[in-house]
This record gives sequence, structure tokens and C-alpha cells, in this order.
Amino acid sequence: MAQTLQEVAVAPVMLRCYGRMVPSTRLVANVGKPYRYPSASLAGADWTPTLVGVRDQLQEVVGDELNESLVSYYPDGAAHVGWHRDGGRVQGTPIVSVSLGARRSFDLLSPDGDQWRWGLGDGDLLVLGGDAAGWKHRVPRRAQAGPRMSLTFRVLAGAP
Ligand SMILES: O=C(O)CCC(=O)C(=O)O
Repeated sequence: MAQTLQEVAVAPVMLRCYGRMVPSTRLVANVGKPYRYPSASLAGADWTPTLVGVRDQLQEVVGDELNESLVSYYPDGAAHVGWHRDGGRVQGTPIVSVSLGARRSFDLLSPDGDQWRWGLGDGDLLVLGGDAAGWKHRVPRRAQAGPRMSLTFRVLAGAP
């Protein structure tokens, strides 16, 4: 986690919330292809040695060429991400995520209303494949939590 924080510049992203633009509580940095939120677009920084190392190992597991990585840093329990679906350019490919640092809950919601919760701890790997890659998910707020980071890798289609 410390190594990645030295290599990329994480910052809040502006999100539309009930008609207002507010800064995200988690700090993010995007690497590789640009990543589009409904209310913002993040240019892709250059791949760093650490992220290339993780990416290459994950590519062996999933068999897809991962061309984007979103680094999300949650300094404390107040940092969270609410229910959302991932950017529209993920098409039938898995979303692969590695967690580092403090354990946090990760919730997944199917269109039928089924909900799952996992605790993601240091070194845990989460692969959302098939339909689940398009389902809503969140990392809920907690009263207390130590610093956590997730490295989320995707296969984004389209230019650039
Ligand atoms: O931090 C996580 O594990 C989830 C991140 C996430 O939901 C996202 O970047 O879309």
C-alpha cells in the first residue's frame, strides 16, 4: 500500500449526489485507459512498476488483458463508496480487485434484489465475472477502520 501511494497521486473525484457535485470520501488514481464515471472522467496515468507487477500476475489468473487500474485509498472508516455500477465500457470481461490493509465489507446486489456481503482483508482477491461485473456494489461506511486500499483492474473497450 505504501509503495503504491508513493507511485501514484490519489485524490478525491467529484461526484454528482442529489444534483450537487461533492468530493468522494475515498481518494482515487486511475492508471492506463481513461475511466468514466457518470459525472467525471479520469485520465489514465502511466503504469507504475508495482501496478504492472500486480496486473501481470492477475492477467495469468483471468486470461484477459487488463488495460486499466483504479487505485482507491480509504484512509479511515468514513471513506466509502456507495451503491454504483462500474463504467459502461466493461463488456463481458471480469473486474479483478486486490485489497490491501484494513478489512472492509464489500456488498454486491443482483438485479433480483439478492445481496451478498464479503469481508475483504489484506491480500484478498475479488473477481466479479459474468453478469456480476455489471451489478451494483459498494464499500459501506464504518464507524472505525484503519487505512485500506483496493487495486481494481478492468478490461475497458473502445478508444483511446
Ligand atoms: O474498493 C473496492 O473494493 C471497490 C471499489 C469499487 O467499487 C469501484 O472502484 O468501482
